[in-house]
Formats: sequence, C-alpha cells, structure tokens
Amino acid sequence: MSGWFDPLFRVSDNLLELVGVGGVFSRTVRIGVTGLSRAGKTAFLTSVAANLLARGNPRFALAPLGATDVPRFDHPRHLAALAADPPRWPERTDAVSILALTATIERAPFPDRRIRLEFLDYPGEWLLDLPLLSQDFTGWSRGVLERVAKSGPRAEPFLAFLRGLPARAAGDEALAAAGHRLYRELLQALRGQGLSYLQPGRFLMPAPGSPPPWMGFFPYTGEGGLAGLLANRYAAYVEAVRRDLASPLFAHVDRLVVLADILSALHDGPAAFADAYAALAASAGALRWQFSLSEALQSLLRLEMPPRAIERVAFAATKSDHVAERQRGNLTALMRDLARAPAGGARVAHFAIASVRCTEDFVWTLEGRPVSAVRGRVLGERRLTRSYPGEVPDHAPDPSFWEHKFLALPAFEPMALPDGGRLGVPNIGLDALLEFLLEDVL
Ligand SMILES: Nc1nc2c(ncn2[C@@H]2O[C@H](COP(=O)(O)OP(=O)(O)OP(=O)(O)O)[C@@H](O)[C@H]2O)c(=O)[nH]1
Ligand SMILES: [Mg+2]
Repeated sequence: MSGWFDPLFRVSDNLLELVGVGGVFSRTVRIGVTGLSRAGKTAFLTSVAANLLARGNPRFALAPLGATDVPRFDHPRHLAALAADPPRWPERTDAVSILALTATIERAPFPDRRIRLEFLDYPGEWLLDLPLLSQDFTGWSRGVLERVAKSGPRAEPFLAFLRGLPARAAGDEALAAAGHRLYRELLQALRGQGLSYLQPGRFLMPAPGSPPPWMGFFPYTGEGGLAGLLANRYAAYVEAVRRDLASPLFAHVDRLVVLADILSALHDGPAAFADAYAALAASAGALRWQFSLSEALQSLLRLEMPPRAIERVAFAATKSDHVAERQRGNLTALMRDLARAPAGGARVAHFAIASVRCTEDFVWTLEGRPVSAVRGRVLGERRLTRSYPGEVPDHAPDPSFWEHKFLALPAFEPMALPDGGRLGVPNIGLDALLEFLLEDVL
C-alpha cells in the first residue's frame, strides 16, 4: 500500500541531500536487526560494525547517540571479547540497544556527503507480540492453549492449575499471580526445549525496569471475575506493545534484518523446526501489519504521516559456517521457503551468513565417500574438530528427512582476530547482505 507516499519521502530525502552540506542535514537510515534469542544478533552487529569501520570509502565512524533513552550497543566490549586470547563470544544481551555510525562519502570536487546509520538490536521475542494487536484475550488464549496442549509433560503443572480452577473463578490477585508464575515457568521450559513461538514475548524478554502489575496474566478461556481481570491486563499489555511500536524509534525503521538459527532448529527436531517456522511466519505476518491500510488511515486521522513503510527486508540464516559452501546454497533456499516475503512492496532477499566465521571447508572421507565438511577449534580445545552435521534440505523438510538425525552443531571458537579486530572480522556473506540493504544509500 505505502506506494503512493513513497515518492513524497524520496523527494524530501533528495532535497535534504541537495541541501546537505557537511552533514548538517545528512540522512538517517534506521535498520532493525531482529531474531529470537541466540539467533546471532550481537555477533552480527559486532561484525558489521567492525567490518564497516575497517573500510576506506565510504569512511565509517562510531557516532554519538543523541537524545534517546535506548542504551548504546556496546561495540567496543563485544569486539574486545572476540579479539581476546583465547577469543570469547560476546555475552548475552537482553534489551534493545542501538549502534550508530556515520558514513562519510567522498565526492570530490563536491562536498562530502554524510549519512547516519542506526542499527537497532531488537529482540525477536517482541516481534512475536505483534500478532496480539489483532487478537482479543479469548481468541489469543484459545490459540496459545491449543499449542500448549501439544507440548508434552512440561505443560502439566500449568494445565493442572487451569483444571483446578472453579467454573467461574473470582478475580483474585493471588490466583492471577500463581497462574502467571506457572505459565511463565512453562514458557521458559519450552524455550529450553528449543521452541520459539512463545507468547507473550515480553514474558521471556521483559522491557527494562520493574514489571508493571498488568504483566501478571496468563491464557485462560473461562468466564467470571478472574477472566475479566486477566482480559484487562491483556488489554493493557497489548496497549503497551502498540505504544512501543508507535514510539518514534520503532515507527521509523526503514530496513529490517531478520536472523534465524535454522541449522540448530534442524537439529532440534520436527517439533522445534515446525515451531521456528510458525514463529518466522508470525513475524513476517506482523510485518504485513505494519503496511496495513487501516494503520495508515488511522495515522492520517490523527493528522500524522503514516509510519514510513519498511523498504527492504533481509532474511538471513545465521551460523552458516557450520556447513560447507556447497550446502550454503541449500540453506539460503530453505530460508526462502520458510520466510515467505511479506506483502506490501518491501524488497525482500534471503541469505545464509556467518557473522563471525569459525571454520574452514575441507573434504572429509566418511566411509569411503568424500563429503564437504568443515573444521574449526571447539571452545576450550587445542585440536581442530571436524564436523559434518548432515545434508541441509533446500525446502521445508519432509518426514523422511527426520529419519536421519541432523547432528548437533559444535560450539566453535571464533578465529583469532589480528590487531584487535581493527582490520575487520572474518565472515561469510555479510557484504552481499549489506549491499542489498544499503546499495541505494551508500
Ligand atoms: N559458528 C558460529 N557461531 C555463531 C555465529 N554467530 C553467533 N554464533 C553462536 O551463537 C551464539 C549466540 O550469538 P549472539 O550473537 O549472542 O546471539 P543473540 O541473538 O544476540 O542472543 P541474545 O543476546 O541471547 O538474544 C554465540 O555465542 C555463538 O556461540 C557465527 O557466525 N558462527
Ligand atoms: Mg544479543
């Protein structure tokens, strides 16, 4: 839909560029980087920053953040971990953060042009909250409880609690708190089993600060006082999601990178894989929501410009250095099959990347036959470890695929970084991804 507004923005951008001297009016491009926890967001941003900062022209520099309450992405610290001896992986991160860079493009005899790039490390768990915006409490609860019922014995304590509730339970704070605690524990356990389509996302990845009282709900399809109390809290939760999304920071994301650890999902088995697929589909569907006509009309009614639509989306399968080059084509194809392009005019492309390459390809003779494998150093070990996890399917796997287990991925150590990472970080496929993302601005 956004089509008819685009020319407006283009014109204003071009005007700014014409007027822009010495960076005073330089353009800002904001890139959301999202993916579920452990998908590889921090490694991606650290490597992107190190590789861009290592370039000559355009010349990149870390930029000051300005007036925002979003914390800064701690690039120096994450890079120092990778560059340590022995190299370490950056620590887990658990909140939004922002990495700002300026690109100076030399255009002699014209003045240099400056562009500000803001990369936002955005937890994918929060993206999974977007479908809530179009669901009421009962509809949402029904969907969640259906998924939970299929998730095996881990769900029993929570389900037993639900069964034990009287038909029209009263709106009692202690009941709500007990149910909330059990439900949250269930989400954590399911995440531990490799599942990812888990809602609400902020239960697993809370916003900074102490949790507001309306966080205390759980899915429930009963009636009565408790149902009313939980529905009210659900409504407040959805309102907070809507508010976050409308905040200037998130409403103005121009480009999006969605990272997914598809190879681990292949190892975790059919249930985890189907679940990862559902999560990707839900986030892609949520992106569609951003383009919805009603959203645009609503903002026009409030006399605001509609949110600027996302122009480009890159879906990337991460950690592709766990398989050899010949299999990475399949991994890209698999990603394309899983993350179908959202409607709405954004340009979409699919990639298989390794932000921090840990392995080299080699031909391994297994039972007399040569296979394309990789080798690298496993964390804390001296010798090189060889690895061939299995064939990567080029489309969503059929039942026969699961008969041969896709092996676990070894925890490889990043390669030693010369010169503290100032020369960049070895990677696979980052250039192609960045080129797709930024070719029109740089
Ligand atoms: N072999 C390999 N492993 C990677 C790569 N990128 C990430 N990993 C592994 O995946 C782990 C998680 O990566 P992170 O970048 O911390 O993931 P994240 O999405 O930021 O995770 P949270 O901060 O927990 O949300 C790392 O600690 C590495 O073990 C890669 O390019 N190659
Ligand atoms: Mg992180």
